Amino acid sequence: PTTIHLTDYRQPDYLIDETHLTFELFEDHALVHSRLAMRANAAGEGGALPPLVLHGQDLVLQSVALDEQALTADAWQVDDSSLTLQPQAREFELAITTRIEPQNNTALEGLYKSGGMFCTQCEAEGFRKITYYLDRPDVMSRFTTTVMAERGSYPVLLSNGNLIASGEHEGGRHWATWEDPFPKPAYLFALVAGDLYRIDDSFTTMSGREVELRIYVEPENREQCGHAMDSLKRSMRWDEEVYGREYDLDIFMIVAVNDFNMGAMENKGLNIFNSSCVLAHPDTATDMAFQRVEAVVAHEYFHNWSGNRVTCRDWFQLSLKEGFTVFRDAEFSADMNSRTVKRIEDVTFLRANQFAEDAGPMAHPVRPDSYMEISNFYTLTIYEKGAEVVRMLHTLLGAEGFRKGTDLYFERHDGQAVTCDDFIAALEDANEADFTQFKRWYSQAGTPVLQVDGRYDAASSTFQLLCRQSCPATPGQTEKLPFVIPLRLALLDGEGREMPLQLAGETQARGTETVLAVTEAEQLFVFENVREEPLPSLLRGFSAPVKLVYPYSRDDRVFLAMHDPDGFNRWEAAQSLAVDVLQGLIGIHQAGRPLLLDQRLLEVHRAVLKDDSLDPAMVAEILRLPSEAYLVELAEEADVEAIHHVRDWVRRELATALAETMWSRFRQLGDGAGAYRADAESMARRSLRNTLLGYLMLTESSEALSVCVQQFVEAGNMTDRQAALVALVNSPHEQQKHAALEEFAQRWNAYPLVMDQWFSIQAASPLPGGLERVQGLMKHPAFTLRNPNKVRALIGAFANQNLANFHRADGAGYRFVADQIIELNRLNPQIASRMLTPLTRWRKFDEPRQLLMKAELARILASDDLSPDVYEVVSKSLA
Ligand code: BAL
Ligand code: ZN
Repeated sequence: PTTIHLTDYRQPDYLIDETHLTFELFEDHALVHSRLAMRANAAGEGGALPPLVLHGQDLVLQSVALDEQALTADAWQVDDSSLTLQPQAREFELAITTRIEPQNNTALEGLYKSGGMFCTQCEAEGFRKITYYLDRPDVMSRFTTTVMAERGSYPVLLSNGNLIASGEHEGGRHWATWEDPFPKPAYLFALVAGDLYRIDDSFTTMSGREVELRIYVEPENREQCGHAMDSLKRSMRWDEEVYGREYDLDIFMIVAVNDFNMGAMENKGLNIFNSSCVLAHPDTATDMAFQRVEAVVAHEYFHNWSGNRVTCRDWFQLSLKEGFTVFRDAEFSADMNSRTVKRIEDVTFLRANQFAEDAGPMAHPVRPDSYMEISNFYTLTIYEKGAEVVRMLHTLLGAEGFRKGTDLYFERHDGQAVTCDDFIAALEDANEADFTQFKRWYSQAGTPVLQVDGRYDAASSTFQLLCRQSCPATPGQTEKLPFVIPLRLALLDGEGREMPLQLAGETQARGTETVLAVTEAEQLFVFENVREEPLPSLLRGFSAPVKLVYPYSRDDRVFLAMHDPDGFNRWEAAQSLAVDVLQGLIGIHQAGRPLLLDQRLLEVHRAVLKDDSLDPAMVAEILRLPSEAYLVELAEEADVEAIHHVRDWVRRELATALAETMWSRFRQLGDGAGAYRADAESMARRSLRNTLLGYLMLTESSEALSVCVQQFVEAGNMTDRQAALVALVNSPHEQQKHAALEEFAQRWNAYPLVMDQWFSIQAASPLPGGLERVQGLMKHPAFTLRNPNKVRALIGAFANQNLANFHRADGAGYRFVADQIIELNRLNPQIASRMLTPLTRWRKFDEPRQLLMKAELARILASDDLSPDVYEVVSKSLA
């Protein structure tokens, strides 16, 4: 595979003004007829016309015609990835027919079959598997699409835009023609043909237009769409209110499919979703699934402006639409639920996962410089760190300034394919700001370290904050220049109250909370008139994606965990106290000394458990100890066994010592009887109650076991039922565990998404014998390597969440995952590549494990027919 560089970007030689597609769909093949109104791009004017090179992959070319003249085969050249021909005029019509086999498309890229339906996934480069085309995001065209299929099996025929005609053919076939008035790149093209049930609703936009809303699902899922529809309407209203963005077509459609590589796809007017991100019913979906549906529906809807109306010039700019849209959906979720809890969840995820990516062999900037396979760059860095970068811009400009900037961005670039620099320029121009230095966040990879020290001088009543920043080397980038780091902070007095902030050299006080911009490698900030020695509350709300280091004592952390008026930093203090305690105990365990729990951690947990004024969801977040994955990320050399042992031991200690308090809070929270509600308050209650159930089960009391079994049997919703199942599966109560697993599988075997949960709970269980259990589950009739959700549920959960078993000292866990990757490479390269991630982290572990992990990577590299997706990740991680 070749490497593509950002610096090689050139404008396209040709443009496509109109794209007319006709699909003839059959059971064993499809014919795709395209008619393209093309012209040479003005940039090439004057000289001879360059050859026209169209992208194409896995296509059987049937015919080519130029201005209605059929060409003979000597007039073109075809290879594995392109069709080249020589236009004779600046403007011309090109007609091409290709034959494809959607039923054999297991990569789920381009046009494929999922169960009984035809569907598409074109981002990033799937359209070239449908027909020869200029498959690049800066070629935007108006599409008209006709879909023809047998009526009995495919009564519903959909594509982007509005339905303009439909009719019948002889022999039971029918057709429908859709027209999308908005020019779009091919990656936003979509087609669906199937036997689908339709749920209807409508939305009146801010200017009074009626928009038809439709969700299409397989008929048996018709009862599970209410939450997605409701989330869609709330997203549409929110985007009007917060960003002034109105929907632009008369119809908006969502289709749920079972076999899908991603969460969902924002095709213009016709979003195609992984069913896991649409379907939600209290009986079958957990609260977490409800929240994910809400977030993904919003995310895809928001793309209509941040992605579709204004799109990316090239794929190096992917974060232009993804980082911005993740920021938008996170703010939407924060407004719909608890803002603090949403931030805690996002930061927890970022630090355990994106920080690890930033420290690994695939580390890349938010705007990468090069790639081999763009599918490998739909990463946590592009999405989640990209969103953090946009969040910092929002913090620096304030909500109003940011809105002025986005208004200008949408107005200036509507209908264009642009760059991250264009986004920044709009924010700068609307605010007279200068983000030259800030843009290093787009070009430099790695997680910066922000080391802060504080010194109080009682004689002068000053408090000095010395900030030093650095950033570790990442592949291809050894030296880093200083970033602009927004540092949100307050100074707390001995009672935990925020003190007024007055910076030396400034005439105006800054209130009691401020944002400092750290721009130098080393920078001193001096606060004046500080009446007593303060304890700083730093990086509030995680105001920058950095690793903060401050010499807090454990007592300082306890104080902040009890008193910081900022909810996020209260959690952060408790979390960092737990990290400190766990790290200390890991060292003690490694030295073979007995473990003793620091009572301060216990007292913090006791205090929050008894604090009725705290949001129960916050209490649950505080009680949830740092994950094993996060402890691995923080370690120089991760000792997986010690991490697992110590974390488990601390959980048991807390459970034993706090059992009484936990029982009392558990009972006070009630049994959840009554109708299920998906609101923040009810979810918070369930979250805390189920967190406590998990702890109480560790006490191994018979009462806990009977409460847990009873909850499993009688739960009125999947959240409570699943929490009980998790606790049983991870318990030593073999009989109850097997009975529950059996009963669950019997009851839900017709529900693929529920069975995904069943697989994943077992795959993630850290009890010994995990690998053998997973190997057994691979043979279960509900499992298949062809369905990405199943692969993620079983193999993904095992390799990412079950560190104790995946990192078995004999390397059997690695060998198993590598075997699956080799098989998946043939079926679905994108998913194969995703499953590689845990093996790429080999540098984190001890030498014997490093050798075993590298040996498996080398075995994958040596296997036949390696896809570019897998080749890129394996070769870079062995480099
Ligand atoms: N654009 C790919 C799926 C998503 O990020 O919405
Ligand atoms: Zn997206």
